[in-house]
Amino acid sequence: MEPPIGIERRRPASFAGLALDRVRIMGVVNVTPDSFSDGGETLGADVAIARGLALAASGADVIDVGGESTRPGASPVPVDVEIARVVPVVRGLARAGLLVSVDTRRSAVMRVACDEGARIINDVTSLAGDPESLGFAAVSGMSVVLMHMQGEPQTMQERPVYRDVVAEVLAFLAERVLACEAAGVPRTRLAVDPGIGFGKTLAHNLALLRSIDRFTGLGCAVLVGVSRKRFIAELGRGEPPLDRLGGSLAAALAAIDGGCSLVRVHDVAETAQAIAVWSAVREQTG
Ligand code: HH2
Repeated sequence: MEPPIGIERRRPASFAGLALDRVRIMGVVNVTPDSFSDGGETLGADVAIARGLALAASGADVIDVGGESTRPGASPVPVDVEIARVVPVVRGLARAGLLVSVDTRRSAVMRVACDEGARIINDVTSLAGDPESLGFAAVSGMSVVLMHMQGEPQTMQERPVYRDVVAEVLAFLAERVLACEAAGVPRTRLAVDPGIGFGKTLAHNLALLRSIDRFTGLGCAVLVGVSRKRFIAELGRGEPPLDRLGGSLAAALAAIDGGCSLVRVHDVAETAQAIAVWSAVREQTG
């Protein structure tokens, strides 16, 4: 019989220098005009830096800076535009002493973000979207979030199909972990993410959220991003993204219950409060 889910036992000791003795919060700063929930809110560098600092003050352990939306239907932006959006924000937040991750699928963006002080690559293509990403991750020493996505953002929600979504996403991430290790990125520098909403129906998202404990078996930290995503409205009453906080918290706690170590969220203060209460009830720190 499987032991009861004990998140302390299943988590690796640390990720990107963060001790995982408690659940860690990745706060989102999108420097984009078109992100699905906060597009345009923090498009200016000063506003984006202020948002990142505020999220850190609210309890975010890492700030994830993105310059390209990967929402369903999104088109890629030119790489120079992505760099121009991301660089001043990464620089400002890293100089303020924050742990910064860069949400990108392009090695050129990873490279400049690293030069500016980012310490984590968050790649929705699991370092497979650009032939130079894997090598750069190895030599840079950065930590990496490997996320599963079926297809491309532009078309991924048209008709996602799996025979067994949990087995297939697990197999994909296991293959990417091995590819990283072979390229020189040790498992201790990796986190895995099932990619909620990335080429997945409601049923697929729920199957993955029910199976987070199986992802902990890959030997890496597990990160989950459910914040404001469409499946919440599908389970609710069709609420727009900014009205999905309740569902976002419920889904994050469900993932944490399954043993995930990091949650990627827009509403940091509310998530920190929810985790504090959940942890106290569970008699676990964090
Ligand atoms: N979700 C989004 C973007 N990046 N990265 C990881 N690792 N996991 C996720 O679930 C994830 C992610 C989508 O959210 P957001 O950044 O708010 O929207 P957009 O892609 O429209 O900018």
